[in-house]
This record gives sequence, structure tokens and C-alpha cells, in this order.
Amino acid sequence: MNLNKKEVECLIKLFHTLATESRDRFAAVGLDRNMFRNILHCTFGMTDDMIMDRVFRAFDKDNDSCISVVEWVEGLSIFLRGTLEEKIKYCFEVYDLNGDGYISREEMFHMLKNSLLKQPSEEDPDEGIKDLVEITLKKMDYDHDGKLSFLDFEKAVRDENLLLEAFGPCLPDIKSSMAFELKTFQETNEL
Ligand SMILES: [Ca+2]
Ligand SMILES: [Ca+2]
Repeated sequence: MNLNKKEVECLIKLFHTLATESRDRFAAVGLDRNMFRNILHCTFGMTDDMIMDRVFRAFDKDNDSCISVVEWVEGLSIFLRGTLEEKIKYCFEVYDLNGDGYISREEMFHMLKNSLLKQPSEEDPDEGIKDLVEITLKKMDYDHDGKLSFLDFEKAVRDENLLLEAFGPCLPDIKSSMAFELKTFQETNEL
């Protein structure tokens, strides 16, 4: 945990405010997929549906389709104060779409296609994305088995930090996290 006690308390307070707003819609105390996606979108500027869905699953450690207060604080600790190692683990989890421990060619294709779709091109876009997958593999697949293991991904990101979000933005940008911190952590300081 990289947050101090006061920050954790602020996040818990915010969680209860958000969870109360939605309580009439479902029984469990927590944030459901739609609420959580709404927060990712409005607060952290995320726009990609597939990535936001994966972020929800990465936060939802016990897989009960609801973000509990503990899952919320632990996830935001990585969002706001995560170490590089924590962020590598988190991003890998987001990008390993089927959770089999590898980022496959198909998964890379799917994510790159999804994030590059807005760029118009004369050529067959699928061909360009296939090329990009091969370039990415060449750069990141150290053991040459045609897919990215966690070790491949970790080594590649340590060599070049920009590769952390190679398959789509799944961490808040600096502007959004600073705005979030100002809003969330400041309010209680004033009390
Ligand atoms: Ca959960
Ligand atoms: Ca996989």
C-alpha cells in the first residue's frame, strides 16, 4: 500500500458516497460494472470500452462483479502511487484478455485494432495491425515463443518504460490523477 492513512480514509469516504448513490439499484455494497466504468470515464478520462472492462476485472480481485471497498483502495493505490513493478503486473493482467498468463498474437491484434481504429488509412487496416503485432513481438518476445509471458513483458517495460501501456491506455494520465488527488484528498484536509 503506497497511500498514507489519511488518503486511505478519503478514498473510503468517497467509495461510500459513490456506493450509496447506487444502492437502490442493487443489493451489494460496492460499485458495479457500469458505475465503475463511469468513474473510469469521467474521472480518469478513459474511453476504450474493452480496456475499461478489463480494468474492472483487474480491480475486481474476487471476481464477484462488484468492486468492494478493499478492491477500490488497492486498485487506486496502483493508479495513483503504484511502483513500476505494481504497474507492470496490473497492465499485464489487463492485457491478458483470457487470463491464461500470456498475451497472445490474437490478443495483441484485438487490442491494437481496437485502439487504432480511429485512424483512417487507405490500405487494409488489418494488414497494418498484423505488421504492428509482429514488430511488437520482435521487440518484446525475448524467449521467441510467439506470445508475451509476464517475464517478456516485464523485461521489455523495464528496458523501455513507454511500453507499459503498449496495448492501450489503462492507467490514468498525470493530469487526471492530479485532479483526482486534489479533489479527493484536499476536501478532508480542510475539515
Ligand atoms: Ca469484487
Ligand atoms: Ca492470454
